[in-house]
Amino acid sequence: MFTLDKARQIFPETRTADAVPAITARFRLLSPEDQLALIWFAYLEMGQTITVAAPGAARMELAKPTLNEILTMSHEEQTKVMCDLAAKVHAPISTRYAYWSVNVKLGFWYELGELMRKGKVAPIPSGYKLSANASSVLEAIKSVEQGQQITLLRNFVVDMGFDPNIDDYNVIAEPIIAPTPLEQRESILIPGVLNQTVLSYMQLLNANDFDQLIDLFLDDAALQPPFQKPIIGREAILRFFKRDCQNLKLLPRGGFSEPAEGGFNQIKVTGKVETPWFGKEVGLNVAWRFLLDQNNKIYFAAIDLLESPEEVSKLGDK
Ligand code: ECH
Repeated sequence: MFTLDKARQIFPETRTADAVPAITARFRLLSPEDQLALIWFAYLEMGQTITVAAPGAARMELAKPTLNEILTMSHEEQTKVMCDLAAKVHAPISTRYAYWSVNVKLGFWYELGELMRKGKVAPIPSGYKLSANASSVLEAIKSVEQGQQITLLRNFVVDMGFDPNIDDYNVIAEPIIAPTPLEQRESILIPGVLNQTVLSYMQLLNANDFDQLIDLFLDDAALQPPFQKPIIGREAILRFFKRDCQNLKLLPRGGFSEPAEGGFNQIKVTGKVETPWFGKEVGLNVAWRFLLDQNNKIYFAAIDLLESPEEVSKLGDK
């Protein structure tokens, strides 16, 4: 029988983007000032080739009172708020921040970035000199591909704030949009994969139809997002989908399937994912590793960020 630990090890040859956790670990050792300045420089650099989509009104509604509060502060106080966030200090805004969903956090920083640019919020002092360690982390970020760069930035933003023990039920997220009408859904074809559950998974996620999507999972299923621990149980997975997975675009390229023990099936698919933040401009190279039971229900699904685009085309030749 499969346990979760064993399931996590299917398709062990999958090469994930190890640079992401490695760079994240080095980033965490930097001072809060260096962290903020480094993100600023990395963000400016990225902005030369890709544009972040301005967040929608619904998302900004949730961060707005805090942004307004920051706008009334002196530059010194503003800098303190930002440093407290980076240092995960126990302070009012840091604590509020910890309860925001990923997209609300990103929207908040997007807007702060705009306000910093306009001079309405304390900028990173011009001429700020990064420490030697911070410069070397910045160089490391510049050296990885775009999908990994935006993953790093996202992780940095998610990590901020004071969160002793977030209760998943109380996380504040933007409202859920209606699923795409049936007639507008694109059908999915994956060379090498005929399994209906996997095809439905891609189609339902693309359509934001999370209530149908969750029916593909067993009660004790687990879903493992890139560089994260598995989310366990249908209820928690559904909450994650509704909160963090709206408007993703999954573009599977190919895959293959193999029988596993106990009548289970393991299926690996590779392809690209587009996020609503960057649309077509950034395609993240990913693998999906599915483990399905005898009834074709998902027991385990992992999404991995791949080391390179070449990994997307490596299929079946283990
Ligand atoms: C400024 C300076 C001060 C400090 C800060 C600043 C602002 C930074 C800003 C950064 C914005 C970054 C953004 C990053 C967005 C990244 C999005 C990513 C999304 C990846 C999604 C994936 C989905 C995978 C999944 C699949 C499934 O099948 C199941 C679900 C799921 C500059 C002011 C901080 C503004 C916008 C990387 C891979 C495929 C697992 C979700």
